[in-house]
Amino acid sequence: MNNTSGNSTRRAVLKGISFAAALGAPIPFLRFLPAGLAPIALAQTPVSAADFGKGGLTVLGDRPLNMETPPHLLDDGVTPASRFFVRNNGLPPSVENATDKNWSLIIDGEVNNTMMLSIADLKSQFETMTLQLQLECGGNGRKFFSPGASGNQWTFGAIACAEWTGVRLADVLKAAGLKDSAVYTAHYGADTHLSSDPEKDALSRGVPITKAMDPNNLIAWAMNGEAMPVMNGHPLRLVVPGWPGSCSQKWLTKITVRDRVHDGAKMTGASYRVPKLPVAPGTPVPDEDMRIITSMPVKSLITAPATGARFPVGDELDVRGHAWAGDLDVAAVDLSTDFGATWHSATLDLPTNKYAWQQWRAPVRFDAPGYYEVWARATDAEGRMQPPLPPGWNPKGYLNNMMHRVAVFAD
Ligand SMILES: Nc1nc2c(c(=O)[nH]1)N[C@H]1C(S)=C(S)[C@@H](COP(=O)(O)O)O[C@H]1N2
Ligand SMILES: [Mo]
Repeated sequence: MNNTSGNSTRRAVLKGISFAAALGAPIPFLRFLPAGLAPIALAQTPVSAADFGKGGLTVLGDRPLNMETPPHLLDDGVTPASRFFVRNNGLPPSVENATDKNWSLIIDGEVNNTMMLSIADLKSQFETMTLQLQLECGGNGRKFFSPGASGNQWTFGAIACAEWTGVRLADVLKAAGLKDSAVYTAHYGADTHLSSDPEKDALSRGVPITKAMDPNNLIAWAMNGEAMPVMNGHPLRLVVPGWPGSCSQKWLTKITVRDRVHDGAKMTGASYRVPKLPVAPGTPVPDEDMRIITSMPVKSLITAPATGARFPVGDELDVRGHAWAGDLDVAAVDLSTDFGATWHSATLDLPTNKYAWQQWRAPVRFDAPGYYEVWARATDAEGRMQPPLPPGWNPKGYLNNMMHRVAVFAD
């Protein structure tokens, strides 16, 4: 062994001793911990009680209000309304007096019949659908990019899957009659720009007509069988699953069909756009080298056990969570308890319906006392897997689908 590798071996041993001391536990699989990765239990910043919002969510900012859900609170197959993350770009509207009769939705632009529909009209003129649909913010995982990006420092919890009730966006667009010139939708909501300037939109995004016509997109008025929380878009919102959450306009008032790609608020520049080709972290990227984010990448979450949990040595422990893959299905979920050296497949359920996240579970056991990590890695129907570290650096920190790791102690 030459001197250099002798030194680095010694450094690794010293690092292992200091990790174990900081954790207060031995690390049986320390030899597999990749160089450069610290135990996840040491990276977790404690959140103060003042940071907890509705239902135990972590408040990332209050103007605008943004809250994410700690993974162990996302254990339900259908996320309760109280645990659904909140992502606002502007100031939410006052909707206390909104009713089925007085809230209206305009459909205009490249259509044969401009329409103005109340929620009562939507309910009476179109077929009502109830679907479990997952919604993930394009910036979920932003916190882990280096160099970092400004904006909400989402970790893992800007994802949820609720049961939505509404009408198909496709049915409403068909009723309006799309012209041959129809290319893209433009979505508008009743919220206000942070500057309070009425000429500016907080957010106005859209999708290509082919995505808009997917029968799984809903214009929804209910979440989990009840009126949805004001912060999640009451009384009417779009749910366009599989694509960045920003395509799912809350407090929906208007959909304009356009003859070109929409250029509304947060459609251009670095907003919800990523480099067309990979770039070195920190590289400035000109607008023309960026593309609009379409389908979100494959991802999974470990919802039980909660990170930091302690278990008796030799006990069988049920690990479970969800996995989703944008427009695709998830084909497999694998778990590792030795820092990625070996993998075991989890039992994976089919989605309840297209675009519902998929539940998975697997038993795990630890035969010696110490510190362990459970890593989950989902694979989509086209064979793409989650990476261990943030993939594809981009200026605004989107699309981080790195594996979720939880810390577990066996005593
Ligand atoms: N009108 C309006 N709709 C909006 C937003 C917004 O700021 N205003 N935020 C979008 C973003 S970026 C996301 S990720 C989702 C989040 O939905 P939620 O707040 O119900 O979790 O709403 C989208 N719809
Ligand atoms: Mo978002």
